Amino acid sequence: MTVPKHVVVGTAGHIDHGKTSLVKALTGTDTDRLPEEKARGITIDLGFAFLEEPDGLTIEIVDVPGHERFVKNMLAGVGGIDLALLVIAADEGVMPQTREHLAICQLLRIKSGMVALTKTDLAEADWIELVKDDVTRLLDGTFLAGCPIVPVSVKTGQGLPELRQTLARLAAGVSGRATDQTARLPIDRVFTIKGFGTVVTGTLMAGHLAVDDKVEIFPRGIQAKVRGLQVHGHAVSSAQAGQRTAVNLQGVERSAIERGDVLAPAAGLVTTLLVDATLELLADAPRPLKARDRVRFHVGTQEVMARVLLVDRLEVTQGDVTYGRFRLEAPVTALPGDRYVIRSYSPIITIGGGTLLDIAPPRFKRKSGALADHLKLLETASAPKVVEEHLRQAGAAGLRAADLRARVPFGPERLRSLLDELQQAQAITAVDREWYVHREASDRLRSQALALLEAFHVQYPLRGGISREELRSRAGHAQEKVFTQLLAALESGGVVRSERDQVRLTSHTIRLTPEQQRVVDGLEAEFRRAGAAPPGPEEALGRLGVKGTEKHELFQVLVSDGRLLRVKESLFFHAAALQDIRDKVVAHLRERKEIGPTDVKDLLGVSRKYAIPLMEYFDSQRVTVRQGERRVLVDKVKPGA
Ligand SMILES: Nc1nc2c(ncn2[C@@H]2O[C@H](COP(=O)(O)OP(=O)(O)OP(=O)(O)O)[C@@H](O)[C@H]2O)c(=O)[nH]1
Ligand SMILES: [Mg+2]
Repeated sequence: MTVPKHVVVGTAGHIDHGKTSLVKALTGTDTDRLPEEKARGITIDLGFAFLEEPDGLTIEIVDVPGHERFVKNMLAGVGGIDLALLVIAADEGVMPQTREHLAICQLLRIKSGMVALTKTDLAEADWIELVKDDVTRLLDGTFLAGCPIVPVSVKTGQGLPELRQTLARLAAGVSGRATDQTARLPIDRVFTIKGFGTVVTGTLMAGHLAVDDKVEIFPRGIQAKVRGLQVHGHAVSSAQAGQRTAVNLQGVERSAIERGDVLAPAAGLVTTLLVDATLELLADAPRPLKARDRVRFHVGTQEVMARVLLVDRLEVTQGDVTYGRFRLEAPVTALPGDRYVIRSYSPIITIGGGTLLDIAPPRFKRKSGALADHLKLLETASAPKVVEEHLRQAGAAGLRAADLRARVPFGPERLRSLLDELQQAQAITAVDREWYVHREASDRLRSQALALLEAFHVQYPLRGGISREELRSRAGHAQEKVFTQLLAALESGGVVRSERDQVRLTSHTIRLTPEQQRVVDGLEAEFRRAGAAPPGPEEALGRLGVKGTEKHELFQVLVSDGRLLRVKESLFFHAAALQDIRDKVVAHLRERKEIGPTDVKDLLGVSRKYAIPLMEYFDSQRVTVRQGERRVLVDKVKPGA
């Protein structure tokens, strides 16, 4: 196994137990930099130091405050660590923040670590043994069970070499982080450096960053460019997942960014106000967690207020594991798979946490049980099943690959191959290469559209078909692209026919009774004979002994199959007559270059009542174009004239 080059260690433990002193003894760096920290002798905010081991391993250390009021800062620091260094003073033993910090590291699924039993110079040997037993009991059942416990003193130097060796050994066992995922840097510090401008730091959680990359600060939507990168004090051209990284940004003010923001490639992530997650309440939480309780929600380096919504119960009792939905009071940028921690509103203590399952959860009817099933699937199913489930929930609207990318816990390349796989298995269909619909949804839309067509033909046996737009809107306002694809498939399969924006089943034919046929034939003959001076629909129908307007189904038979054409409102011409008129108008224009209302009247032997609508119709058909009171041929108009 190759030794990863960078491992991030986070301190943890009760106030005054010697975390900062230990970091200084190991690295030579005093991480308490603030004047207030110096004055009060306590750590308030995160501190950073590093150790370079001879074999090329760099151990980066995040030193956190132990004070109960600054657990919020501690949380921002330990989100990205590989190893926990739990510091417990030998003279005092296990204290409240020893437990709370351990619980936080446990909730964040930190994989391993060790205990430093500090200030051994202040305790007797047999007392130290008692404290050790106590610590062993505390760690029982946690990720630190059976971990090394190294007694040290920074006063005498006792145990420091062992501690350093132990850290290096643990670091060697840390596996590298995914570099195939979208790069993400949850920001834990923002400052300015004279002559360089804004700098942000954090642990690069995934992917890589390079100088000149275009990045975005989420959830603020601020675009910036990477001007320079530093990894533990050295300028580098690119940084890898797992490294603590300082990013010098171009094009953004220091005041525009805060701890808790996330740096990622432009448009690489999304923000959300609603997340679904697994939810465990700590066994020693002071009271059950009730639906609608207000909590402090921590993910990455962010903290926002949130309301808990429970999926299948009204309250969570201590030690329970269930599913929860969080309605966030400010936008958050995170990915499924991320661990989060919740603290109660008051008193401010850590009470639980879990794994994010969905950062853009679908709306579900509550209490239906379907949400719990959906979340169970996201939590436990294989990667292809998870992708499939998201698409199934998206219904006929489908999902774009870019939106899916922000909703699954694996990188873009993996997602691409999963989508290809699902498509080959015909579980999903591609609307285009960037847009997918679940097979069930497209099948449902298909049967819905066919049922609608059938019903329409039964209701209106004399109509040629339903308008495409009407069909789409009745089919649940199917997404335009998805619907177009469906129609194309149905048409190429010979199931439907589309003509002039009308859709019908191929099997549908208009069957007229002899009486109906007489009226239709009579109407057609009437309009054909009338030529350029057709009767009104009511009048024409009346002559055949039928009462009705152009809306009459027998009149519409001729309209929908194109034998009658509408020129204006209730003015219809026979298609052959209209073609004839058009030929005459065009011939006139070719000869005389222009035509006016009087010319039309003379040419066709009709009144203004027909001449004006006809001229407007030819304009709208882009045969002619109007110039004052006269028309010229469209193809004779010079561009720009
Ligand atoms: N005698 C003795 N004193 C120690 C030892 N380590 C730390 N101290 C003292 O304990 C006090 C607290 O040490 P810090 O390192 O600031 O403790 P901390 O855990 O960083 O405290 P917070 O960051 O505020 O939680 C300081 O006065 C240290 O000098 C040690 O090994 N022996
Ligand atoms: Mg400290």
